[in-house]
Amino acid sequence: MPDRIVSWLSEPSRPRFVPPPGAIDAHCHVFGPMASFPFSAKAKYLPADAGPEALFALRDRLGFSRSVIVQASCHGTDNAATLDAIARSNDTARGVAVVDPGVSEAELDALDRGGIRGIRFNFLKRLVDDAPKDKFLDVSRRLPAGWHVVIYFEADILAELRPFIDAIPVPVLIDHMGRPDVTHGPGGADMRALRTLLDSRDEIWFKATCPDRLDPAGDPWDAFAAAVAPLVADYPDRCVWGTDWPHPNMQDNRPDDGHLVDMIPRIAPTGELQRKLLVDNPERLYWAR
Ligand code: 0GY
Repeated sequence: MPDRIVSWLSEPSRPRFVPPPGAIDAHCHVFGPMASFPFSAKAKYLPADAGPEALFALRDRLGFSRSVIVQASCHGTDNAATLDAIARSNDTARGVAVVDPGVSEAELDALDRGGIRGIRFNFLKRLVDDAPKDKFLDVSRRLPAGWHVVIYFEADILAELRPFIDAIPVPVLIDHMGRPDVTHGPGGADMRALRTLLDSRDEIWFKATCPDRLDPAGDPWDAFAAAVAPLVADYPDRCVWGTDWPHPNMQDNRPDDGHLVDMIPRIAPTGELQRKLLVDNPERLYWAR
């Protein structure tokens, strides 16, 4: 069996930035624990256990109150670990599931009762074997009321994905802004393509997340801050923020979660922007009921 990956720092620094009351980490995951929730046979990486206790302890340390747990690819379409973490959260967590496109109405309703508020379509070839757009579209038409679609892709396939994204009949939230090249600044080609998508309809949202994945120069991720701050300023009602803990697959470049939190005032410099990014916007997607 390959070594299990530890992709997070055990002692991240304490951030200087203090999030507003009720702040939501709108992109994080749980891994296992494997003894209770085995990983998928199709998983492309084998992580160490990172269960709800560790997730909620980190959340306290960082000054956040609530979490949105996004089903990670290593658990395939079995959402049991995500649902278990939500159930243990004392109503401080919601989730995003990954489902087999043939999922029944009854299964979707059960996910809704378990705190799920959206489904995720993952287009990263290194993470999933296939991403059938026609079946994804079909299931996106059958979602419980108030759900949205989270979509994960890399910037080089955005043009190809546009007709698919345009046809999704519910709000679409883009993981890590569709992984743009941030090194060309706010006017770079990838950022322009993202803006064109955001301008196409009001129901397109983005996660201002993952400087560690997007900025090759590393911490303190200055290119990320320069490229993303204007986006948050221009679309203040359609952005959310998250840690991405436990940072799937990150090994040599595991980010310091305290430093990630200290990115927030650099991309959202005013109290009003911070409240929208961390409280008002994710509440609309995840705590409307
Ligand atoms: C992320 C990013 C990654 C992994 C996953 O589901 C996953 O395994 O999302 C990645 O490797 O880029 O958002 O966690």
